[in-house]
Formats: sequence, structure tokens, C-alpha cells
Amino acid sequence: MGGESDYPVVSRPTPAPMGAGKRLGQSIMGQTDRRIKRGGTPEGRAAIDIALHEREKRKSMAMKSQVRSKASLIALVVFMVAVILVACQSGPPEVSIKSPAAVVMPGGNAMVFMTIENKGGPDVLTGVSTDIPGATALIHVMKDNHMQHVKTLNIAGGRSTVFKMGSRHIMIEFLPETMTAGSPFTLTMVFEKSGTMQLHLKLEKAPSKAPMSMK
Ligand SMILES: [Cu+2]
Repeated sequence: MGGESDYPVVSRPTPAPMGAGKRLGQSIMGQTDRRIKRGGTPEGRAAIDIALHEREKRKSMAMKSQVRSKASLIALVVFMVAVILVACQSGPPEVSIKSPAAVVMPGGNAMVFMTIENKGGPDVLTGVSTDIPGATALIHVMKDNHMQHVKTLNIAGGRSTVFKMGSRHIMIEFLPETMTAGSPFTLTMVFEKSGTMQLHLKLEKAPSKAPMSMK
């Protein structure tokens, strides 16, 4: 509440109907009573009461419109965030490959793990190949606890697709015996929209239990 100085109504000459002072005065709280005592004539008091009443009205209207504009600002922000999200996930993909690791498996195979991070729209992994002579690279997914070869793999937009043991992975078959832990090779990943990415990797020993890392 303001002080005395922002109370300019005493000099206001508006005449008030008889009895209005009492009615309005009763509807406004104790603060009004204090002013009424100082108000002088009944007309003066009535004018104060009306002005007070109007001020309260104006205040509550201002507060309402403030709440309304705050609400519409929030709605606008939510809308814009939604538009940005939709735009990101339907626009071009932004694919990057994190922590790739190739592990030698028994039986002349190797498995390659990685995280494909995609901050843009969806993409498709359409093929994998390797420069290892005589070897074949395949996209494997797990189905009913068995590895299954798939020709393509959808890479969802706006999230990471993880290749790991027991889940999707790149399988390298027919590894020559000369390729052992420490041997370098290149794995080529082809995406429908993001194009070709080459990973320069080194074969690693299969971990006994320790978590896998790149180098
Ligand atoms: Cu496999």
C-alpha cells in the first residue's frame, strides 16, 4: 500500500450520492476508516470512498492484465521451444560417432561398438564396410537373444543410438589370422543423409570383465 502522498483524492470535487459514503466505506477495510476520520465533510468522505474503490478496481484490473500477459509470454516460449524441437528433429541429421571400439572375438570375428550421437533429424545407416582383406562387415541387432543381420538401421533424430555388447553392433567376420589385438583397420559407415564416415580403429583384446575403452 502507498503512503499518504499518493493519495490525491481529497481535493477531487466529485459529488457523491447521499449514503454512498457509508456503503462504500463499509466495503473497504480499516485503512479507509482511518482516512474517513480525517476526511471532514460527508461529501469529502464520499469522494474518498469512491476514489478508493476505483483505485482498488484499477489495481485489480492491472494485476489481472499482468497475469494475462505473463501467461501469454509463457505460452509463447513453450510454443517456440516446441517449434525449435520439431524443426531440429525433422531437419537434416547432425550425426557424430563417439567412443568407437573394436574387440576381437573368438572364431575369427570382431565386434565394433560406439555411440552414434544425432542432434538433428533422423538418418539411416545404410551400410558398413572394412578395408581388412577378405573380411566382411555387417550391421547386427539382437533379436530373441540372437544376433541378426540387418541391411539398414534407423538412426533416430535428437538422441543417441548406442552400439554395445548384447545389443546392436557392427560384426566383422572372416578376420584373417594376421589381424590380432593392436592391428589397425578402417571401418566405413555409410549414412543415407550424412554420407560416409571412416573410423580408424585398432583391434582390442576382448575384455575379461573390465569396461571397454577406445585406446
Ligand atoms: Cu554380431
